[in-house]
Parts: sequence; C-alpha cells; structure tokens
Amino acid sequence: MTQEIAVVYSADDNYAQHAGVSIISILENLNSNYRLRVYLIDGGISKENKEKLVEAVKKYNAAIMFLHPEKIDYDAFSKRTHITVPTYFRLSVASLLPRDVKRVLYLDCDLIVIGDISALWRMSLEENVLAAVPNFGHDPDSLGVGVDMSNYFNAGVMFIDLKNWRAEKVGEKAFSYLGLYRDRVIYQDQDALNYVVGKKWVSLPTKYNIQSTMITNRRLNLSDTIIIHFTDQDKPWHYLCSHPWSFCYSQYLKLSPWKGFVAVDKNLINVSLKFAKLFYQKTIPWKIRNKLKIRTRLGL
Ligand SMILES: [Mn+2]
Repeated sequence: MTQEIAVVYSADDNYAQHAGVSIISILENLNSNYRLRVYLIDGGISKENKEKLVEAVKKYNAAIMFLHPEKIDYDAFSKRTHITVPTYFRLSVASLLPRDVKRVLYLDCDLIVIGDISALWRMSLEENVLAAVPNFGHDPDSLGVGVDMSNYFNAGVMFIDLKNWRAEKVGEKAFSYLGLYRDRVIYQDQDALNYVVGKKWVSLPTKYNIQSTMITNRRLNLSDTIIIHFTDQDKPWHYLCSHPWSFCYSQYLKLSPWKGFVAVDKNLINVSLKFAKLFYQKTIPWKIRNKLKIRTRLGL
C-alpha cells in the first residue's frame, strides 16, 4: 500500500522557484511505495509561480496545497542578516495544517535532497516534539537568550510530531519569546524554537542536514548525504556560488518549469571572475573526491 509523506515549506515569490526545485529533488529520489503531499505556506507567490509549482508536482503524481500564513505582525520580530519574513511561518505549522496530519517534515527552501527520505519518515519520535540535526559551526558562547547552545538544533530540517508540538504550545510560546527578545535573539525563530523545545528533540544523523559549515570538515563522511542545506548566504542560485555541491541545485533546476533561469549576478565581470577563480583555486583532493562521489550517485 502506498503511504503518504507530508512535507511543509514556506516561501514568498522570490523563493517559489527554490521551493519548487527542492520539491522536485525529493520526488526524484523518493521510494516508489510513498506518495508526497506538499503543504506550502504562501507568503505572496504569484499566480504564474503557483501554476509552475502545480505543474512540477503533477508529473510525479504528488499533491500540493497552498496555505495562508497566520495574520501576525511579523515586522515586530528581528530581521537580521539574510533572513526574511517567511522563516517565521514555520512556527504556525500546527495551526495551519489540517488536524488529521499527525506528522510533518518541515524543510527550508535552500536545501536539495539527493537521497530517499522515506527512512526518516518511518522513524519513531515517541514523546519528543521533533527530530533535527544539531546546528554546526555556531559560537557556543553566543547566547540566544536562555538558549542552551551546546544542545542546539538547526531548524532547516525538522521532522515534527504535531500532537506533541500542539501539547507543548510550541508555536505560541515561540512567538511570545520573539516578541519579548526581539533585539537579543541571534538566529531568529531558530533560537525561539530551541528555547521552547528544550530537550524534547531527537538528534538525527548528520546526513539529513549537511550544513555549509560542515563541508570543510574532512572528518565527516559526506558520501551518504541525503539533504544538502545551503545554510550561509552563498546560495546555489547565485552565479558566483562557491559551494562545491551547487551543481545539485542546477541538476534539479533543469528538470523544473524554471529551467531557463539565468542567475541575476551572471554578467561579464562575474563570468571572468569565475573563470579566473578556476585557475587560481587550490584544489583540495578530498573535497573533489566527495564531489565526484555525489556526481556519480546522481548519474552525472
Ligand atoms: Mn536554510
């Protein structure tokens, strides 16, 4: 019997394409005994991009549903660095999703899936609120208010038990935390989630959320990667992206309705820059080996 996997993303119109490419990457690698149902919290996606999203999932016999974000004054919360408003929508996941959805996998738009996620879906969460991968590369002394930075997860991939989430009132508590500490949080809603969830989360294997800060860590075995998360500002849709696995994004972009996409920073100067970089970059053999392993897995 086919089982259904529920995933949730949130995006505005700028991120609609990236959400679409990410969704296609799940579907291309999903065990055929599973069917995907996508919930997309819509922070202002154009009609054209919505049609493309519908078209993208139809090909795989998957379903997509658009949800309206909660009406909250998001401007009252901190907007540091490159984080945008739709990041806060994930806090509303339990209020927005239909009550009969028991568990959901929340995913950021800036990640690409290169393996089957069904094993993750089968995992038991017991009394915990969620499962996630520890955050990697933050300063352990850089306190978000009241947050234990030694027990801190990355909120870009969260496998959520909605019943436990509701029982713990995670959304409500996180919003009031953000209102209270707007000038002091470091990683926005990720701090809030860590504060509220506390110890009630299960640590997942790193392969479910390979963060950009991990790529330079040669001790990690990166060849069994399932999810690549482009965590810093260097995103794979930028022409000058220097992440060694940015080609994974291009690979699934090619299979998407956005396949004609040209990066906004692709101009004569940057083309020459990239070319020059190719010549002067020091080649690090283990980095290249990892890249080759992944290329082989994707059949490139
Ligand atoms: Mn992210």
